[in-house]
Amino acid sequence: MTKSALVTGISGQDGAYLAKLLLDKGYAVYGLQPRRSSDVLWRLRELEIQDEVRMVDGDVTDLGSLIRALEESKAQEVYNLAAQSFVGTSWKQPLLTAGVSGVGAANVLEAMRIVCPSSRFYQASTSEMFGLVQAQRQDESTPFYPRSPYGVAKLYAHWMTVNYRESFSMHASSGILFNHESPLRGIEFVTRKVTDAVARIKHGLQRQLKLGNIDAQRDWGFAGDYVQAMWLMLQQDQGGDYVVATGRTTTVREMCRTAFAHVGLNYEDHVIVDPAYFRPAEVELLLGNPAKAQAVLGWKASTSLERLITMMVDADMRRVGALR
Ligand code: F7E
Repeated sequence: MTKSALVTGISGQDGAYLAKLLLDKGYAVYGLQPRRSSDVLWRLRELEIQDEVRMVDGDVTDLGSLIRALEESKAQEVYNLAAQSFVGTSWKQPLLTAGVSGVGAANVLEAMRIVCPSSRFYQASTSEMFGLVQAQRQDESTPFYPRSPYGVAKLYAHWMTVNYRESFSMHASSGILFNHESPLRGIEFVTRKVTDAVARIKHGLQRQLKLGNIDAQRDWGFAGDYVQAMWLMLQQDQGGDYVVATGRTTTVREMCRTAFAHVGLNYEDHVIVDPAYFRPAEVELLLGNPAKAQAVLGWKASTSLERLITMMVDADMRRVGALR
């Protein structure tokens, strides 16, 4: 029998890769589609799956629409990827972020409790919950200390996932994913901002790139690898919490060096530090310990940062080249 999955946040980077993975495994894939005016389905087109995903109108902030989406899709697996996911914006729109990235998860859990309590739930949790890190390498037992309204909202969603698992015996899992990037990453995030700028500079369309705190360190992996971990969590006998990371951390500065060097440029000739991009409170260092994911799920990151950045620069070189 064909399995059915509902994905919220289907138009985002992870939604697109996850939908592709599920379709390849033979699932009927439903995507929750909020009403937006701009083109949000370009990622599904890039992966050539736009005609295979079944769109259902709805929004994680609207409980009734979630109930209808679950009834229509008859989903056995529900992946909650919907979020206001840009950390910087979360200080400008803290309540919207709380509603979508925090309460949104509770709405999905509530709708599932009403419609399909034995279906399996995945919550897109985040290393931003560790924030001001309380351990050198962060794992499932590291205390949380979020540093942004986004991190705070995601922490609420994480604990609601744990709570529904413990209160109602729901198969609910929280994937604590560290930064994960790809050619489908939004332009506001630092890796894609850099790889897009590298392509524009190389093509002579731009000379400088303004960045914020380039000493920040992140544990960056490839989104295509990380969606496999999401799926694996829902194939276990029980729900659980898993850190998904590479186990290696790199500064924004080093990431820039790699990206510019790939097309024969020196980042120091182009990057300018602009305090306008500093955040009110910064997460200086993230470094995950994915030992549990490896031991229990058999999952391991398989794409190096160098390979990832190279892939992203090549994709942006093609995109910018096609515009000229
Ligand atoms: O920033 C620094 C910035 O915006 C990374 C989201 O997917 O991963 C992501 O959150 C670092 C920060 O990602 C610029 O200050 C310097 O230290 O790419 P980002 P993020 O904030 O780490 C987590 C796991 C999530 O869950 C989030 O949803 O880079 N940085 N200069 C800059 N960042 C940006 N965006 N732009 C700059 O110009």
